Amino acid sequence: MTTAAKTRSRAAGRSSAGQASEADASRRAFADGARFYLQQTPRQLPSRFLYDALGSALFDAICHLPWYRITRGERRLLVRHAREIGRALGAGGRVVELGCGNGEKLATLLTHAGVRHPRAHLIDLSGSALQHAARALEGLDVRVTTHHGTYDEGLLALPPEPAHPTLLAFLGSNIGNFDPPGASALLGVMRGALRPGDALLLGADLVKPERDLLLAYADPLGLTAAFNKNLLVRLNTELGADFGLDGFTHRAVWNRKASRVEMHLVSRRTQAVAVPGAGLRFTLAAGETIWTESSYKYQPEDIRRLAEAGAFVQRKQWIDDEARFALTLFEAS
Ligand code: AVJ
Repeated sequence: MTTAAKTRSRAAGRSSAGQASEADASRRAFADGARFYLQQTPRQLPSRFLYDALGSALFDAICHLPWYRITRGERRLLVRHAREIGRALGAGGRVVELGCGNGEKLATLLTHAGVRHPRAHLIDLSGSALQHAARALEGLDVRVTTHHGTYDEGLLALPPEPAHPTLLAFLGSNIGNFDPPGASALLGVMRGALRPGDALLLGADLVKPERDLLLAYADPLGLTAAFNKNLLVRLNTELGADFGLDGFTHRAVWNRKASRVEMHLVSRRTQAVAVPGAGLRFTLAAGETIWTESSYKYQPEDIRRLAEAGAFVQRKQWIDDEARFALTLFEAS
């Protein structure tokens, strides 16, 4: 790492042995998750498994699609309101970002916030995303610490910060992957990592017309289909499965009642499948789906309710009307 952004890594070792054991741990987590969730009714795979190195790269490409407006809408809000958000951080404060991805969201915020010498703690499940993020913040006046792990693990491992405020950033509508009980539980863990007066910046996508949602999640270029089918590639390469990619189609559905877009992999025919690395064999019926993601969409007041139930008070809410995306600033009470 260069001098401008000194990066300390809390992830397991950088040696090749460390990398090998990290890859093993990630494959084991995938095997355990696949074994459990593929046997549920309906069959499913948690969306966190979408983000291996290829999946993270595909997601980054999705963010450039004209039909996927979350990233650009949020960036407009971050640029426009960075100074005010920066005041919640104050001099010497630290930013903690859950799910930093490629780091561009935080780089945008810090570039425009005008805060001197902030520190940043980046938490992400994807090792490749953390490397990109540390690089995206190079050259900004920020000290970066990365934490490779789940949101809960990263939050629990945060060092206490008695002297300065913390701004916890959870952007990009990553919250949308959690069902309502899961989102409440996560907000509780977030609140537990903060002290009264600390801040939470939450980016969340809003309900919009169904045709816009379907264009965003079943894009005409097929990038989202590739992102989804990469799960089958992972099952094949990491767990020795034998999925034929042509045996599945990508489907996005707007579940209006639950207020979420669901992503599924639909089996085109009856087929027997084996996932040896997960000790699994089963038959998929024609038309049967594997449910791979939920992206909840909110009304502006849903966001306030969600956080205020968890000991946060809303300070500001900004909405980008073009993307129908909300950025909300809360204070821990
Ligand atoms: C990164 C979870 C916010 O739900 O919009 C993009 C992931 N899935 N296209 C989202 C995603 C399909 C994205 N999040």
